[in-house]
Amino acid sequence: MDIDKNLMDEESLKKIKEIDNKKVEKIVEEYVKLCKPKKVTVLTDSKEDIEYIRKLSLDNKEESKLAMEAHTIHFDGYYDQARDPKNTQILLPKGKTISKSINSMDRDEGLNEIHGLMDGIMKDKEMLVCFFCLGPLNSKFSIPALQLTDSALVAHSENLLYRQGYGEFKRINGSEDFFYFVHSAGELDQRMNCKNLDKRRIYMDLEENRVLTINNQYAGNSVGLKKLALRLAISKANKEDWLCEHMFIMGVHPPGKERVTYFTGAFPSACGKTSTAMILGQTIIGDDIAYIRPGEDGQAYAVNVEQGIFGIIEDVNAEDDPVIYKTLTTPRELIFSNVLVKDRKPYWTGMGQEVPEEGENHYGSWKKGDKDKDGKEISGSHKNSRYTIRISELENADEKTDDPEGVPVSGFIYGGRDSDTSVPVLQSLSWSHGVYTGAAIESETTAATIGEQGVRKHNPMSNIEFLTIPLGVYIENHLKFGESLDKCPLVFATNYFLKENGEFLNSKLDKKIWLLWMDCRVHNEFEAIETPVGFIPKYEDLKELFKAIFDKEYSKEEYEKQFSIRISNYLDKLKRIEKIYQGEEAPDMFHKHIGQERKRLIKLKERSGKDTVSPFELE
Ligand code: SPV
Ligand code: MN
Repeated sequence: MDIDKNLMDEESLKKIKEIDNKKVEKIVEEYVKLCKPKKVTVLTDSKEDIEYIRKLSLDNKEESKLAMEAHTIHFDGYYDQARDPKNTQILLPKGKTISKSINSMDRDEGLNEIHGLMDGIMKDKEMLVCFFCLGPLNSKFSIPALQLTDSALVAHSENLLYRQGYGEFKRINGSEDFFYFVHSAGELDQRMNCKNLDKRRIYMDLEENRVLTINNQYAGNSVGLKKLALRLAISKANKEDWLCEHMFIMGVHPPGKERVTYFTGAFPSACGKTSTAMILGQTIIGDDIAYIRPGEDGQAYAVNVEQGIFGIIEDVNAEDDPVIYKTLTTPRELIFSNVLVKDRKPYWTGMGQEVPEEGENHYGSWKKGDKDKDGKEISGSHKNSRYTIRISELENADEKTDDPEGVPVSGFIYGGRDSDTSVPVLQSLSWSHGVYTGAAIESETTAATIGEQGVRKHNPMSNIEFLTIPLGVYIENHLKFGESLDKCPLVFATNYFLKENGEFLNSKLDKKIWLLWMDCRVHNEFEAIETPVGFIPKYEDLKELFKAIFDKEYSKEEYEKQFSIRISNYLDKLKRIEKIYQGEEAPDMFHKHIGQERKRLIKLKERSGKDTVSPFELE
């Protein structure tokens, strides 16, 4: 290999040679030359190498130890706390675009710009060469991935979040079919945070199956295998006729019944996705990204691309999320990011305990009332503060988490954050109506993305921020996928955020009831009420579930408020959706569903003479 002996020692050279992959060697050579690190270290799947990264992140102060054994804290910079859509671009051949809501730029220009910025970017730093596998090892679902980074935190996070892939690279025997990611945090300040945020860039090169990302540390921008790989995989899935989704995978275990029913669920970031996958009594396979393929038996099968959770910590407490809370408060390898730290203990908003009024946080040394340079009050823990753990650490990990065949999916769930329109749970009328329902999801924006919060935005399948193919093609692929199956998953839509007079109409725990209702629908054990927007639960069934699960008397009044059809609000939503899809070349089927749903809503309005129709009137 054409690499200076002073940069890469014998051992690293041997490790890379053993993979025997010319493309890997070429990539490493190219980016060593460009980024000019002081040292290059190649990591394998061995315990020693995993330990090396863990220690390096502490030694170079990207992480610090907390009081509890194996717990560490990392702070991203104050302005580096979320995904950065503005500086995220898909590189495309000249003159090409994807969809109006998807940022793209000319590939040659983008590569020139970012390669210019990368020249010497790893000066005085160590380049880490890491190998991972997106999806279970030795599985037709999976994609090998090579990561080059100068951040031990990124490598450590990936060791927790992804399956080790050095062995997988050997297995693929020189194949060039893998993704690669080059990351540099760039120049760092005393707190080990990026200095040059104005030069933060995240560029996806679909042609090369690579992502180049610089001057950032927040995982959504820096960790190649997470949202950067999701974007590449959406493009790959499009070419190969499978689905790559921003979805959790979980097993639902109805009490007293000997069965498990697998569901996948797409929710916008910070809208209850992880907490759904973690509902008590159920099992989790993954909480963020799924590859889904048709199986030989005509069912859909899904695998978790990851093996860990990078979860939002706000409001995780012993009552609402007991399993996660216990996991976060007992010794195990765990990275906290952007929480408040006092006396080496982590604190976050909504943890069910008093949070100190001073300490160290993403801002630095902090006390309550401190304001930033724009006069905005700084919170103790950041709204998007997170934890990073391995799923195998959880007591509710599903036994099939690493099954190379995946699990059969009986239901797709689409969630949104909607305060005034959608009912808490419904089942779509058919697969294609379900595709329409998922594609019409709107959600109020959250702290997981830089920008204003609480603004209603269209977020089809909760995947809009990651699409690398035209929206219309993406929807068409879903329709085709269902058509290719003998047994389509049922499609459900949930909304945990419906409000009346500013108050939530549901408790956080109610989502368990909705899940168990879905399970009974899959197994034909419950009937449902057909409404213009889909099938909704019958009062008696929910009453029985609330009683059996929470020993709660679920009243008719609660049910009526939650499941009334708010016709004008639904009609307004249809107008917004129609506008969004203008010029998107969505399949005819999609527009047909908009038209049919509108007709059904107007008919109901005329028939009932009301704008809000009680579910009891629909039975
Ligand atoms: C999300 O925001 O959807 C996440 C975290 O899963 S990250 O994409 O890494 O920002
Ligand atoms: Mn996510």
